[in-house]
Amino acid sequence: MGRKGVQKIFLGILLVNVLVISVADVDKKRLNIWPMPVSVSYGRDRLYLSNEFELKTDGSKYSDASGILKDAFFSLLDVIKGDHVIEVNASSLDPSLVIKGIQVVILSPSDELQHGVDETYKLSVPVQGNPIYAYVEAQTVYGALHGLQTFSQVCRFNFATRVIEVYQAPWTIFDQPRFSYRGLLIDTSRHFLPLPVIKKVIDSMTYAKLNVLHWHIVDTQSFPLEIPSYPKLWNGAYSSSERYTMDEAAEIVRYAQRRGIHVLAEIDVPGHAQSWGFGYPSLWPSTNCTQPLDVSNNFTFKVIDGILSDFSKVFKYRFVHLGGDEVDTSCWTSTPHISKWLKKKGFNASEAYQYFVLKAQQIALSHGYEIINWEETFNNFGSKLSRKTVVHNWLGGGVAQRVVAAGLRCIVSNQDKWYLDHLDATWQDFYSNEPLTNITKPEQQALVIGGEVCMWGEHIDGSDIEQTIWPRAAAAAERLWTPYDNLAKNPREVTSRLAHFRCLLNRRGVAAAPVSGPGRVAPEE
Ligand code: CP6
Repeated sequence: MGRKGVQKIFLGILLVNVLVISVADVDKKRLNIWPMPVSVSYGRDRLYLSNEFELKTDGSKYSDASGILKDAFFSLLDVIKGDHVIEVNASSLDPSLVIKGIQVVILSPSDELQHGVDETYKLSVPVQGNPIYAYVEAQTVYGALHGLQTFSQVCRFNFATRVIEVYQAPWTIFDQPRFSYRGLLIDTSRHFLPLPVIKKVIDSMTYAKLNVLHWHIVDTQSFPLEIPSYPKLWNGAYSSSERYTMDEAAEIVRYAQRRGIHVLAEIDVPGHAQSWGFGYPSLWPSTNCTQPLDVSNNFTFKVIDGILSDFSKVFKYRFVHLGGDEVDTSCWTSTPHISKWLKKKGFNASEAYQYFVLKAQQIALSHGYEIINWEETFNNFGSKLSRKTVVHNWLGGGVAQRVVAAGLRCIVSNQDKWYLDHLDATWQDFYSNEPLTNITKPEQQALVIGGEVCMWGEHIDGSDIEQTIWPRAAAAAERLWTPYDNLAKNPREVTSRLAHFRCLLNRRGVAAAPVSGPGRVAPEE
């Protein structure tokens, strides 16, 4: 071979390289999956969903007697199709490119939804087969649900052919969550949220693979839930219609559970509980000093016991949230019968606060619950808390570090980054909040079970909750799902991918707000 020939080959290699790099760049921009899976490979082919796209479960050890998988499959079809008018007679399509259905193989027969349930899945969409089937394999039905969600994100409506296509096939995806607790708080005390609103929030959580609905049911402003043991408690509702029956609460739990979502019920005690006294005024220190709940009155703890007894029949999650934040004890010291009781017990106000929280913890334990408490309980008497406590961070100051060093578990919700009611917090703030900041020992990292974004209800209600939650909650959802090393480092990539996910939410009927432009997303790097 002459010198010219060598040069030609060399040039050819250069050109091919340039081409490969630029194609890869274009493709990367189209990798529109949110949250980003553990590993993804994809190709450049287009396939089409059959008009009779079907669910196949051959090889599954899971019988789906409850219909969880079947319902999820039909919801999947609904969200993929949107309201597009599909070409019913797509005879011009090459039959070798048609996907006949999705085969879902689930290895565990149980559909018990417990904390830490295996959420792993594998998804593949091959380009060959006779006929072609997409394939999801998972340990549990809840992993399979995530697989179906991811599948929905590699589908889109093709306006030329008017059918649903899978783009960039073949796909091979392996996925599992980084954290087992990926929460969203809703607050039905400050503003009542109608049942369909709550259900729609649950639906939207499944799209982002969030898995805990923290239901801050009751607070100072209203007591909207029926408590059969103490039927006057919901006298503290805003009105007779702004209430949930216990059967309706059970329906929310069932609805969430069928979508792989735990419901964490909260009663926030002893502060944030003024509304309890509308039905039972003796829970108040006095009629002109109405919170915290009367620590000196045994009836207070009987009511807590009744509530948690009723809860244990409906809220089947391992944890109950007992609040414990922002307790102002001045009513205790200024009310004569309580200050007398304090003296008799030899308690100062802060010891009485500890007494209250620990007593409530014992009641929760007696009903089989583990406990979540807001961080003030840890900050004031951390070493006294039950070892079954998970400390819920919300103040700044990196309490997570101290909690896990003390050997307790922790959930991260720091208000500067993960409070959705802080309207000036940007999606970049949400994205950049790293739960393991300054926690380096693996055994301590394992104690951070996850994090939660909080949609406090003082300034929102059913009319604007969706656009206040989304798209910022999605940024936190990726932080909680995606392996640390896969998190987006390129602001342009993540902005466009989040904007794409936000449009997907809009197409599915979720009022997610627009995504603002590129910005810093990983300040810790
Ligand atoms: N209600 C309850 C709240 C808050 C907390 N607990 C809260 C406090 C500060 C901010 C936002 C919300 N509204 N019960 C604190 C955990 Cl900035």
